[in-house]
Amino acid sequence: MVVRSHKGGWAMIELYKLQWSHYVEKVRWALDFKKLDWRGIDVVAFTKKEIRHFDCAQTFPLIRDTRTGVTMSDSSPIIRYLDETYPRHALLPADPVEREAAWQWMLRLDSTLGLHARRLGYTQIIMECPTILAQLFMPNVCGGLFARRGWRALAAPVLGTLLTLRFRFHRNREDGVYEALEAQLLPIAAQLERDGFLVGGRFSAADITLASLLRPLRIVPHFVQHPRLQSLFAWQERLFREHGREAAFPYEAMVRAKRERSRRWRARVSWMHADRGVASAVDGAADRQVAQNDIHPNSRWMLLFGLPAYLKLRWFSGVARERYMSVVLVAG
Ligand SMILES: N[C@@H](CCC(=O)N[C@@H](CS)C(=O)NCC(=O)O)C(=O)O
Repeated sequence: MVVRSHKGGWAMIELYKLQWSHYVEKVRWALDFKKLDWRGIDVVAFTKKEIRHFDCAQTFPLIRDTRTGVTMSDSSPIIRYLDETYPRHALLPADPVEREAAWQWMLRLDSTLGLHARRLGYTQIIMECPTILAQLFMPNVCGGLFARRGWRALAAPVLGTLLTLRFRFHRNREDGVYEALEAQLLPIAAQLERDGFLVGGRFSAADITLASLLRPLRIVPHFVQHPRLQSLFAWQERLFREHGREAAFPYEAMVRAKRERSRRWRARVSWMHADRGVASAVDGAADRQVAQNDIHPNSRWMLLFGLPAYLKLRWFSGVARERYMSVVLVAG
């Protein structure tokens, strides 16, 4: 099957995607870097009917290579497949030791940063402006009805409850998500200040993984304002600019607009103290073979039992409402 691509050429890769997903952005970036022809297919997050017939994990990104017939999901294996099948503009280092180092970075970031940043990004949206959820998840359902004012507010608690239980946002404190992420990012920021890239002093798929998976944290004040993480976000911005990536996803602009209107944001994580120091290594795991995920399956009882969890997150999360201070990330 041959399809017209967004660039006007002949597409080889079909990318099934959720527009705002940071894992999807990672693969979009790799496809663009490798100058492969591809076309994106937007999927309805709740039904996933567009991908049900594919025999692989039902997560996004998912690709179908129309030239080879290969279908697969999971962003890091997808990038490795693309690099092995289409070696021009390589994204994984040729040297075997560096290659393995890049691969381990990718799996580790997929299994930690990607999951934690998603948790905290959605948490921030639920705490500050849950009506955005309908615009993200249901832009075209019932002819766009739920993306309209009023209907958005009705959809918000339903979507927020489903997501809260699916990703355990109400357990962020107990699970130490803010702490784990901070402990992981501080040494990464220091390494990038020193070396510029994660592996071998050169740009690789490991850097794409880090820069993409950091995206949701751009709306989380605890991180984006963190004095010792400024160089990391500046590094990310510089890569976005150099590689022509979108500076801000639409949800970032929506959150910013809401903050500017209300002059408030949810910023201080009450249980974390600046002088307390950060627990050491979070991810002491041995080498990984596959990326982990943290999606908890939906059940029909979720809505009923989940509402208190959603309301607790929305109003009693322990992340304090404060006067909004616009954050200007200065690229280094
Ligand atoms: N390890 C996977 C993670 C992919 C993932 O969890 N994607 C999310 C979107 S950010 C998804 O497919 N969610 C669908 C669902 O929750 O059912 C990867 O690297 O691709």
